[in-house]
Amino acid sequence: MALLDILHFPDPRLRLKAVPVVSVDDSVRDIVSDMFETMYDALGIGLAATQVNIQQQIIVIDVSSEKDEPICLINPQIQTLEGSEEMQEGCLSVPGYFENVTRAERVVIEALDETGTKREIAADELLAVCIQHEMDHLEGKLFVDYLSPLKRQRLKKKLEKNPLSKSSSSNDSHSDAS
Ligand code: GNR
Ligand code: NI
Repeated sequence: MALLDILHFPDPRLRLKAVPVVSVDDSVRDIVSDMFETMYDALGIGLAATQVNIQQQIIVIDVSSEKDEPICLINPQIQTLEGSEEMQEGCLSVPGYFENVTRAERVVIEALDETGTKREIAADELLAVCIQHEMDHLEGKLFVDYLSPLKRQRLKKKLEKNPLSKSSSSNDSHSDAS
């Protein structure tokens, strides 16, 4: 078990596309285990391998309040997207920044679990948002890519003043909500 370093925006490695896992073996399970440890330590509800500089299609999620419902998604594929809903999002790779993003309200995906078994998962609410947010990471996409030009400009200005690599995650969290 080990804590992994989380990459911060605008690190270009966050733009790399993950490749499918070829076989769900012990080396993949070691990555999954380190990713869960890293996600729980960082108080996140999800983590994609891209964020820890591993370019494989691996996601860990736990949206439960008791932090006792771990979900591992390997090689996830969208089956259906339905509806539309706006929710405030944050990201461990853009600490201290929160903005509304509109995504599908319900999602059905197919993915392998950590034993290599194919599973279908139907999700709504926070889990649906989290699955879409994490699958974006595997494609090199970040929630800030959905911002309006004005909000993007504000984020850029804020980062010029206070780059994430030099600031703590609790720094200045909601100060530019205007
Ligand atoms: O911890 C996280 N919280 C969160 C809140 C709203 C929408 C998405 C997320 S995912 C984020 C962890 C993370 O960055 N995963 O990639
Ligand atoms: Ni994220």
